[in-house]
Amino acid sequence: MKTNMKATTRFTLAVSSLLLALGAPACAAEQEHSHDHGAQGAAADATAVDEFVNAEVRAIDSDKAKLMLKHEAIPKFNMNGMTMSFRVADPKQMEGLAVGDKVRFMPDRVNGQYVITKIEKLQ
Ligand SMILES: [Cu+2]
Repeated sequence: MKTNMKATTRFTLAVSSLLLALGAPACAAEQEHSHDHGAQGAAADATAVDEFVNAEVRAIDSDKAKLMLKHEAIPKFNMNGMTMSFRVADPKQMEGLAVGDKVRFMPDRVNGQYVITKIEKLQ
């Protein structure tokens, strides 16, 4: 019995580190829920639903097609609200945006990078 328990613990650790190695969102690691074993985040990625997320524009880098957004929680990434940088898939959608604008956007992950697939200015 003792050996079995040891094996289970080792397996759990292996899975946890594997999930970390697979790149659980960097932002999720900043969350203070230390009992989140990472499996939740992976499940959230698998059942991703496209939903708009509200945000405020904090900085605009037109050359690199990047936006710094203060966004609300993103359930599909298991991510809390925070300020972070996103690449904009279609830089044309950045036109007309200004720092301080309230927006809503659809986030996605491409090659481990956070990308905005759609962004709209809110009135
Ligand atoms: Cu974030």
